[in-house]
Amino acid sequence: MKHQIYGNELKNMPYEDRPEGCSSPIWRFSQNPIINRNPFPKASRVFNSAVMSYQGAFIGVFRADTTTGVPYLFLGRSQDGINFTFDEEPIQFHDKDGKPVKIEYAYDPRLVEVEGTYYIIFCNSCHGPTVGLGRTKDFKDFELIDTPFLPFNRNGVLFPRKINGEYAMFSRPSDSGHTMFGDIFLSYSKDLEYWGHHKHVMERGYEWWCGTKIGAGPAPIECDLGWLVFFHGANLTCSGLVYSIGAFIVDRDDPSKILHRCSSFLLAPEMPYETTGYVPNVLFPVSTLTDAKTGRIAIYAGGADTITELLFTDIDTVIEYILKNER
Ligand code: BMA
Repeated sequence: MKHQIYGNELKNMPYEDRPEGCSSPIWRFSQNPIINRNPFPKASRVFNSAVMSYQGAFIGVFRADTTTGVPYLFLGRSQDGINFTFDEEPIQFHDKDGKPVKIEYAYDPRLVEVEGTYYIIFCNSCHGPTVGLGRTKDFKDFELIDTPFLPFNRNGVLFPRKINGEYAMFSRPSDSGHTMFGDIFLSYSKDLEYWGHHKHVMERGYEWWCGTKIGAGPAPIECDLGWLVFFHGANLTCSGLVYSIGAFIVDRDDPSKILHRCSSFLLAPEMPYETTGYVPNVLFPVSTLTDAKTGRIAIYAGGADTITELLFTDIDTVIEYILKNER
């Protein structure tokens, strides 16, 4: 390995080598999709969901569009990171006084461990879509912290460790609904309650494929060159938005500073389960599993707002691709 992921070994993560004849820097699991339509009674579609390693197995916070059409967050568990069983009821959050919180809708969760606490960062309603922030220590008791940012904002992604002593989070401020604009910003907090020192990180539209909006995806991966960030870039076409996966690397101590960014997408929607479904042409990366020993990376992504799929790559392949196609 030329490049190094800074993190733990994860021997049991799902992985497949790049298939012969495949030239893209990210490749698909041969058994995709891993979660198909109607996976449990309340859910018609499970996608854009986050998985992490937990107690020797895997746990996930899943976006399930329920049979009323409204999305909520459900817990799922797996021994192999591929086959999941789901809770029948959505995650119930309480506020800091222990009172149950009524969730109007919740979607696109990220799941990040910082110093032994697990944070769920998702799109929550607060008189308009904005970033919601929940935490748990045991995946049994879930607290909803006060809303970090004013509406409208989405794609909140917490860093897996404090930076210069403060929590750091990417987000994408925008207008309401299915916004037609949006850049990635960075904010800091000492206590997860008050957020500030906002900085612009990256603009949409530096290439056509991400011409309309961009949003950080999985939690940044710390590596020898800095923080590796996968993101989604959306481009407006005559038949709607097309969502592809991009990547950039930011400075380890100042993640508002882009060190390298890839001009090309790393993977675009091409398979029938990405081009056809509830919303066609959507490939939406949300979480990763990594193995520092081998440099392997598994990416959980949503396809066509309908299914959940697994993608694979490794640190050398991604970094070499970014550097070769740098802009
Ligand atoms: C975005 C979000 C995502 C979704 C995408 C495509 O605005 O709502 O959850 O995957 O649109 O519909």
